[in-house]
Amino acid sequence: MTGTVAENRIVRPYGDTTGDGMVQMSFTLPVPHDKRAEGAALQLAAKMGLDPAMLVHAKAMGPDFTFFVVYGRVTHLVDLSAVQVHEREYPLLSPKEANNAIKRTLRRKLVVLGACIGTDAHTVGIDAILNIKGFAGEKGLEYYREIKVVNLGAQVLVPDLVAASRAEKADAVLVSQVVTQRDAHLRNTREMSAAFRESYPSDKRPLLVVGGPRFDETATVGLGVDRIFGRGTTPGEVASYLVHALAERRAPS
Ligand code: B12
Repeated sequence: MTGTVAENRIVRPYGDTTGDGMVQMSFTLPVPHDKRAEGAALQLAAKMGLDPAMLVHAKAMGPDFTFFVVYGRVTHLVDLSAVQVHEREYPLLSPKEANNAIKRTLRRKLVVLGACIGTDAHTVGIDAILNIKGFAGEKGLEYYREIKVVNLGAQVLVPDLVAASRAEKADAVLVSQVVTQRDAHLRNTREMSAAFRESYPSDKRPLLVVGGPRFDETATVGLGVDRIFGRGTTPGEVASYLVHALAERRAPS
């Protein structure tokens, strides 16, 4: 669900004094560090609307690149009433409530299959959601009595993921994508969702959930998945979503 923040307020960035419009920005240019590079950084800042712009840090990144931090004033305003936010569309449940709801709706354990796909080897995020030790003070899905977790780990090929989903009779497939270079996370997710659509009838397909720090949570339709989770997701949010989505699927239409 995407909503608009109701607050009708105009704000400016804050640096030294309220509403002074000061912002800090960092970037890298493909030029060796010298006076010319510093001038180039200030030119970019000016073109981006920082006036005045101050160069507060410049550091060579090897022989051919320079990293910059620029501090300056923008004249832009932020209209809080026009901010779009992705609202959580389900209630947050405790592990006990989630277990009871699964028992009631499925009358068996809910099977969750997890993996990092493509060449991605960043398993910390999916492990934070699945492993019993969990994340941010919450236990992971392995802790839930009514959830069976199968974690395939890193660099899983899509055909292997589909085969494992069939073998385990997965109710939900949870995929992590952390590397976003050349939009690898988007390409891999589309490939994954297409493979599941091809190999399952639409009413038998498991829920497809993807997560990672740089996803846009509103992009589900374009990526062909049921739900996207971003930065800072906790296991309880995922468990609550799964309970909600499976109940919705089983409800008579
Ligand atoms: C640890 C780490 C590694 C470790 C990974 C170890 C492991 N077993 O995971 C190692 C050293 C192996 C590694 C390697 C590489 N890394 Co690295 N790595 C990191 C680092 C420092 C932390 C990532 C992390 O663990 N975050 C903590 C977890 C808890 O957060 P999270 O992943 O965001 O997960 C949360 C949410 O996003 C969400 N979530 C995530 N997945 C899912 C899935 C589902 C289903 C759900 C519901 C939720 C969910 O829930 C989690 C909890 O809230 C980041 C930089 C950073 N500070 O983020 C770089 C970073 C991710 N790595 C990067 C890169 C480039 C690489 C390498 C290519 C480097 C190289 N040149 O070799 C390789 C690639 C290896 C590969 N084949 O994938 C870049 C990625 C750039 C990009 N945007 O594409 C980053 C951002 C560093 C950087 N600034 O350049 N890396």
